Amino acid sequence: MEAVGKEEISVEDEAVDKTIFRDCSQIAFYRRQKQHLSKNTSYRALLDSVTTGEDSTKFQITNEANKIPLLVEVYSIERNIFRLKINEETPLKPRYEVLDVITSKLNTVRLSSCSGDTGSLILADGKGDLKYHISANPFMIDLVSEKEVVMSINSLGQLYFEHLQSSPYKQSATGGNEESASADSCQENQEDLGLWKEKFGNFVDVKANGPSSIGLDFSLHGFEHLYGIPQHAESHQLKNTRDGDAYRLYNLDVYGYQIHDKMGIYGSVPYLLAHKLGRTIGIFWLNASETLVEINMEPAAEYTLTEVGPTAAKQKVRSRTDVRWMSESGIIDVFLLTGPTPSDVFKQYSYLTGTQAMPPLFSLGYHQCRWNYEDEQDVKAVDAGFDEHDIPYDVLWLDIEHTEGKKYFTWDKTRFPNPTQMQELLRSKRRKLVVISDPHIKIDPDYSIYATAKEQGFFVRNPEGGDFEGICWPGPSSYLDFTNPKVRKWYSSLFAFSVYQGSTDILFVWNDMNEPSVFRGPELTMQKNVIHYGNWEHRELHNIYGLYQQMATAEGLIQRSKGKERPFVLSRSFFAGSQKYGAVWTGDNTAEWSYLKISIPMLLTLSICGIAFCGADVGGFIGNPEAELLVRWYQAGAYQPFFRGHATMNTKRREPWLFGEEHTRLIREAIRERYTLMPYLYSLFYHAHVASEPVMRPLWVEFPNELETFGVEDEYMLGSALLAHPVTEPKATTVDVFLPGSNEIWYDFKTFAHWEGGGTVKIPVALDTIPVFQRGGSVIPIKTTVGRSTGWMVDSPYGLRVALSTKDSAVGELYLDDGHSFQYLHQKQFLHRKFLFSSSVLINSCADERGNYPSKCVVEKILILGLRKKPLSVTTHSPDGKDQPVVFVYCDRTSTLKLEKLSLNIGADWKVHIK
Ligand code: NBV
Repeated sequence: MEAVGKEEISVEDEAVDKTIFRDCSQIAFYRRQKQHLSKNTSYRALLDSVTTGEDSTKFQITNEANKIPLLVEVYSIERNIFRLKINEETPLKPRYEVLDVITSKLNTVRLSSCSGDTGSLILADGKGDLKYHISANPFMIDLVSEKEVVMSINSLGQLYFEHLQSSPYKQSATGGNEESASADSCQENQEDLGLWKEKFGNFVDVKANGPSSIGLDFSLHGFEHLYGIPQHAESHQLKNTRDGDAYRLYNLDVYGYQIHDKMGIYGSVPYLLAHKLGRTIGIFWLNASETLVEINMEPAAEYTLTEVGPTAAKQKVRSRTDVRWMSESGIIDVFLLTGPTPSDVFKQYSYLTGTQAMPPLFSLGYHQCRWNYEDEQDVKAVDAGFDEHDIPYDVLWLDIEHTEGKKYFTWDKTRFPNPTQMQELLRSKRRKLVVISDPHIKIDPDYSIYATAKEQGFFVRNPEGGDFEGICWPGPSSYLDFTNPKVRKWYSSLFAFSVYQGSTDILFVWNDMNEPSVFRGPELTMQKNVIHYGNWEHRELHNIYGLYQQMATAEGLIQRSKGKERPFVLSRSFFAGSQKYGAVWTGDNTAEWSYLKISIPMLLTLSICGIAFCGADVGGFIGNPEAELLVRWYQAGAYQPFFRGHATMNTKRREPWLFGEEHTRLIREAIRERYTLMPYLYSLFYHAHVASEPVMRPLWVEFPNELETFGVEDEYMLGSALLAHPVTEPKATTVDVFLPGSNEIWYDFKTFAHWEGGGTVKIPVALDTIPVFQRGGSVIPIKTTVGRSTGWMVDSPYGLRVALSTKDSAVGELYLDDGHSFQYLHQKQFLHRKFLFSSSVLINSCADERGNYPSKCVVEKILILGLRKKPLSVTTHSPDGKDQPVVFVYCDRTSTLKLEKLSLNIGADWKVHIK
């Protein structure tokens, strides 16, 4: 069969057909867990089995119904992290444990046991701040911090563990299950419970290992605000699932996904955060099989204890949120991150899973994508279009049609006869190329990648032993088994310049369809009983498959440069820890206002779950945006971490200059604002990389003590200094912007008008307004001139935007390095500067003495917002003792001071005195 065309798979502008995908009632392990609950069988801890070792404390628990012991292991990990593992003590065969997500050996703290009363055990960490109260019967654990019970585990008795059993069926020669006589009687019931076989439409999932589901409940005391567990096209704040489906974590290719829906889409991070005044916590459920999360909020209530008389008493019951995790298989391995601040939780999570990879500078620029840029002439024309219209951009993208018959690592010789020359053209403008590389490999013995992979046994296998075959873009395809380290090593080697013909060092990579997407498979993915490396069934690791491809790709790009250059890889599918390998995006969204709007909470959720480098297709992938929507989307995207315009194949062309002069101007402005902000943005990514701080932040992260911020999701902070409230409504003439913080002052980034924080202001908006506000007390480094690309702007001058706080002070930072290599890491070739404005003096000093990166760049302009009166004089002072007067302009109306034509080296110590 030839390559699959668009007639094979619907790429029309239709709503998603939800019948392709399962809802909770169609998921057997969910039904089993629900049914079991009604039986109310609880677990009991055997406290006389407790042993305490260097790393962990272990004991057994048993269930009255089956009496089979489970082994509980409790770890206290440095940085106030608690880990709980529950597994079968002697399983029939090993159960899958997720590897390659936890970054390094975790340092544990020995737990000391202070015995509780009989029937309980109290474990304390080294400092004694955190205690774990373990009750024996029924088994439950309270996590106590300074006398406050923060969280209870299994207090609702929902601990659920299906022991591996031998099959009641005889294995047939074909590998299928044939029912034995004894199993016949309960066939109906078994099918309903999906123990050994589960049907969905025409698909039958034959389970060689039988049922292996697990589950556990967590009660979060005093918490009403929960966030996380991406990816869903849903609100940032998690919703009660009481009246509907649970949040599903199952990586799926859902073209034009429905919004406000809890179905699983492309990626999964089984990690949630809960926040209340005074404390933030996290629960990281390390499991890569299909997972469901139920959330039940019990609001605070007041109960009258005695109904009448003077003794009538009222008792306050704290609010509580119960979270129930259920997975199809694996073990219970859960990390509890105890905060107490949002930034502590971010650090705890990245201690486990790693921080955001430091991106190459170009990847923070604007990316121009389309399915497809047809040929070299098209690429040349689009590239020239940006220059003609004076719009900066950094990267041009090629989708699947650039290959020969969807064989990745090849070029369509008619459309792209000279890929190297094409890349040289882009290089001359200091721009880059990104090409797509999907995980399916066309079955074609003449395709060397296929032939080698086949010969080496590098594909995912059928239960019967042969290579799994599925349909995807190239037609019949096999899928590389990226869970195999040998496959990853080989795949990485394919990116070597000598192997990947026509590639150069300005070519970077995009991994798509890696959920994995299989056109005629159940729910458009791989059947769960195919076999991976180590003989693991796909069901065990489905959600981590895509991460492994991105890992191998990133490694390949590093290796082709002999370890010198930073990679850039965009992946559609992801799991916990994907941040270490590059960026992700929100997949096939639609050109509608509602999708623009939901992109904000979707990106906020990814951001707080460690994936700082994330974005949504600007303009909406499916359909044709009207000019106004396109402009508004560019304005939003310019202030989001990953900024790429993209469109599907049957849409009208929509390069930024195709919507008339006025709209071209507006898009140009938005993109140019992005480039102006590049020094700030790059510095934020450095912080994400070294200090685990998200680039795009929900307001509650910056203002954790302000209740009003907890539910805000139509605006966000970019770092700690900028608040953006993109316009997401058509024909808007005003937007209501909530400016947090009663001691804060906020400055409109463009007009310099200012407001006190702690309320909502109505901001008039025209089509050229991007509501962005600088927080008083911050200094933002910018570029004063914009060039064709980030590479073009390396030497261009800087400006500083100083926004004074109510106390007339401000601080900020700049991080700078070569923008592409690892020398910042290995040779400490970087500059990290600190800007401080206080007592009318602006000081540029070194923020990190370890760094050294000579830069010729100068600070050319300084703008000070909120300066109450016109100064008498302004002088610059450099360490060599020279004082120089500076010409300045003061504006009474806006209280701004402008200093221009300065020439202060960005990397030198200097001061500016304002008298
Ligand atoms: O490779 C084609 C597209 C791609 O443009 C898009 O960004 C991905 O999300 N890809 C999906 C496959 C086809 C979708 C119908």
